[in-house]
Amino acid sequence: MSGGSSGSVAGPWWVVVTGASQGFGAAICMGLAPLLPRGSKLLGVARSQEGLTNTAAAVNKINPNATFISIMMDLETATTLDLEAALKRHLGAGQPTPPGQALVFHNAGSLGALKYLREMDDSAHASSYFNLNISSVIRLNAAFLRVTSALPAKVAVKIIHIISLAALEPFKSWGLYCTAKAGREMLFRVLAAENPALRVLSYSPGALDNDMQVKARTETQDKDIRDIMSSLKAEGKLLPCITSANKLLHILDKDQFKSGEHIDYSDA
Ligand SMILES: NC(=O)c1ccc[n+]([C@@H]2O[C@H](COP(=O)([O-])OP(=O)(O)OC[C@H]3O[C@@H](n4cnc5c(N)ncnc54)[C@H](OP(=O)(O)O)[C@@H]3O)[C@@H](O)[C@H]2O)c1
Ligand SMILES: *[C@@H]1O[C@H](CO)[C@@H](O)[C@H](O)[C@H]1NC(C)=O
Ligand SMILES: CC(=O)N[C@H]1CO[C@H](CO)[C@@H](O)[C@@H]1O
Repeated sequence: MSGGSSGSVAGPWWVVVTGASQGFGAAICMGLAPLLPRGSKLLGVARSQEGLTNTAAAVNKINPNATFISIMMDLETATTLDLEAALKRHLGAGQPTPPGQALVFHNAGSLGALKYLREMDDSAHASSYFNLNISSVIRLNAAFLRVTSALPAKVAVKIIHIISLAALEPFKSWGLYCTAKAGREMLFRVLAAENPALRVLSYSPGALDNDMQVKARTETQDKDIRDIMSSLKAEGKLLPCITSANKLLHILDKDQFKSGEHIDYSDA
């Protein structure tokens, strides 16, 4: 991701990664670390201070020239103004030297209740799930675009959304997760249509060997889906997070995707 094909200019990078405390988000940070020019800032957002501290240590070890900044924040409750203030404070917006490129990775996510729609009687959970998982993305995009709108036009601004096969395929007893991912896919397509100068990508990382998969294979109500998830693990078909994160970074570096497009790990 050294530039060139991606149309970026020289200079440090501004990067925001949500859900950087563990799993795929931590892997994105580690994959990015060796690519970051001197003076770059990597903002990791999550609720767990301990997880963020671990990611910070890993990034610093790989590349001491870049600064990892832990932002302990709950995306459910953070307002656009909270997010904008944090970005301005930590990215040094307004300084005379603009970044070479500015990236945000919308990676934070949760499965929500894994039960059949016919049994979904906790309406508070359903409405908070959609409200939080969709509107938190709208708020962070608004904040990020306000902060980057002052940058010179030549600075590449990239917005990456971590999506799932579940946005395209119905997984029995995963109604909330599938629906939120499908809705978010359209949200990022609209964002791309509204802002032709942005590079927007929805990346589906594949089935990953991490905590979310443990929940998927133990707490899913539907037996068929639970069995599929369990056999992925048993047959060694789950991907290490860093393998998929590096593929994503390669896709970004090649910069050949259509803005707003959905690309799966197995496509590229
Ligand atoms: N695992 C898979 O097989 C798989 C497959 C396809 C897509 N994905 C997608 O990949 C992305 C990353 O998931 P993962 O597998 O790495 O899951 P994970 O290990 O459960 O990590 C989720 C991350 O999101 C953060 N997060 C959750 N709610 C948050 C909130 N309210 N505020 C701030 N941060 C929050 C968590 O941090 P804190 O708990 O510290 O806040 C954590 O860092 C998700 O969007 C997921 O849908 C995963
Ligand atoms: C850190 O910066 C120095 C000087 O610019 C450079 O020689 C070195 O390779 C950089 N280290 C990493 C890990 O990028
Ligand atoms: C990233 C994010 O906001 N995830 C939230 C989705 O909604 C559930 C609650 O309904 C939260 O627990 C997650 O943190």
